[in-house]
Amino acid sequence: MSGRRRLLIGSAVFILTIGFLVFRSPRTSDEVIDAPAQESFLSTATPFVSTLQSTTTATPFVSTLQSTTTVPVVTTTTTVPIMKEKPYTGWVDPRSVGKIWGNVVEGILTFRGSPTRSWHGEGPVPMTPEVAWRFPDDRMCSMTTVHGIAQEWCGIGWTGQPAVFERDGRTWVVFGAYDGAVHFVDGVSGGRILPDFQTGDIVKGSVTVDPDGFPLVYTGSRDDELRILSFDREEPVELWSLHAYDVSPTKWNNDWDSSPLVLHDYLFAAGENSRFHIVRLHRSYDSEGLVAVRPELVWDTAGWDEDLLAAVGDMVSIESSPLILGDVLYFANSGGLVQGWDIGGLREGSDPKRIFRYWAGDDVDATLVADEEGMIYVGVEYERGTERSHQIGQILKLDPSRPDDPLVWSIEDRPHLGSGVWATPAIYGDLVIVPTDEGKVHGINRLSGELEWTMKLPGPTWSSPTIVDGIMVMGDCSGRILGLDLSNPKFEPVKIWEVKTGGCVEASAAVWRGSIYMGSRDGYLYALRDPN
Ligand SMILES: [Ca+2]
Ligand SMILES: [Ca+2]
Ligand SMILES: [Ca+2]
Repeated sequence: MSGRRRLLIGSAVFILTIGFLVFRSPRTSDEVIDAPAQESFLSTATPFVSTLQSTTTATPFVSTLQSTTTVPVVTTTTTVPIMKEKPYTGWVDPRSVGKIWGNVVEGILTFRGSPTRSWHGEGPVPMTPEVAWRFPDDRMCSMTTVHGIAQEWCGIGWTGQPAVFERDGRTWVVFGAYDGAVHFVDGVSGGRILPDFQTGDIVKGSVTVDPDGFPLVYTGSRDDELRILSFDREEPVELWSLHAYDVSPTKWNNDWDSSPLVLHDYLFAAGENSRFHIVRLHRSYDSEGLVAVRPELVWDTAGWDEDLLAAVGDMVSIESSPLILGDVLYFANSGGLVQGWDIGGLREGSDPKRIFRYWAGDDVDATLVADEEGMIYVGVEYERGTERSHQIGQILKLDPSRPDDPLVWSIEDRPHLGSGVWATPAIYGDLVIVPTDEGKVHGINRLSGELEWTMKLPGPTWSSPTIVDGIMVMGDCSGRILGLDLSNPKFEPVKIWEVKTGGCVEASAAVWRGSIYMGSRDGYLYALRDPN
């Protein structure tokens, strides 16, 4: 930072501090609802300099300072001129990459654990695991119609990472399944904590549990509804839903496979209707102490643009899960459009502005993943056979700070039409690990883009790897759940155990404090643990 810049920042902070002390106004009811989130950000304070450096990339400097005036702690503000640290005031602190989501709820609360899709769970990872239980007694199956053909689907599919969290002295495992229900299961016993919540069609993807401690789960279904369910009463209750066609114009379809995010009382959700939705939740508790919401759709946008439709036609949807890093919301669609939207002014009422656009050439169902340097990793399918897919490859590292030329490196893997990547990339040390539809698992040096190793598994491998304590847990389509040792990252991982299920394992594992929770297409959710 230049001396002049530092001087400007110092002066601005000083002026705002004085202003804040003189004009400190009563908090609005919105701020009261926001309070738990703000407190959690306060306690994860970051060095002052790095906060400003990171926010300047996406947010105008003034709005960053403006938002500090809402921090409701006077003692903090009075010491700002001489303080070296202040809380991160943007949406997602880049320093949270690879860390648990907030500090209110202990657990894995969304697909890949955090808004940067980079937190995989907490060990220890079992080293000689056995099936502790499987849920339920009868297989989770139902009929669903795809392209006019009704078929029975069973178990848990892509992306299918259960939410696992601690609440009232219990470990809760919450997930949607192909029986069309959302399940609330005790992690220790495998019994139901609450009755199932039945939707009208299969539930794909991974649910999201409220990170601020409200007893709420956010989940889509193939029945075209995105729902908010409460889990603080005798049975789960639907408090709100959004139908895929409540917004317009839409494209392609009406399912909700994407795993939403909740930050500062806003819900960020992508739909197969090909739109992106931001909902102000207005979470609270009613007079009986039960959780309540008063959701308000504050913004939605097309996940496509005219250039994309000209390139791939209008059969586009969004199935991957949104990523938020700093003040930028990223999402990708089935036409291969990767977008970044600046949400820095959203809480002050400004609409998001698109600041990043990159065309990956084909369907991106894999969720975008960020690293600690703000790079974005993209897994791309090869279905359309576009020229672009041949030019840029199927596994991409993008640098969003270079919007005109973001491609850092890429790996080509398109043996035939209907190949490429469905699983979400996983970062471990210097590696990014990416399974492909064909059953290859690539270990790529994420700095150089060189392939360190490729492992072969019975495909299709759609299971997104979960890596905790150097052990990678993933499934293959022969029905195995595998534990693979990554301690020698230059070489192919070594299998240290496997547990067989009765169907393809395309879901993703949740690793939490000695247990692994993972679904199979055989109809069941498995809990694996070391024997006592
Ligand atoms: Ca549907
Ligand atoms: Ca879908
Ligand atoms: Ca797709």
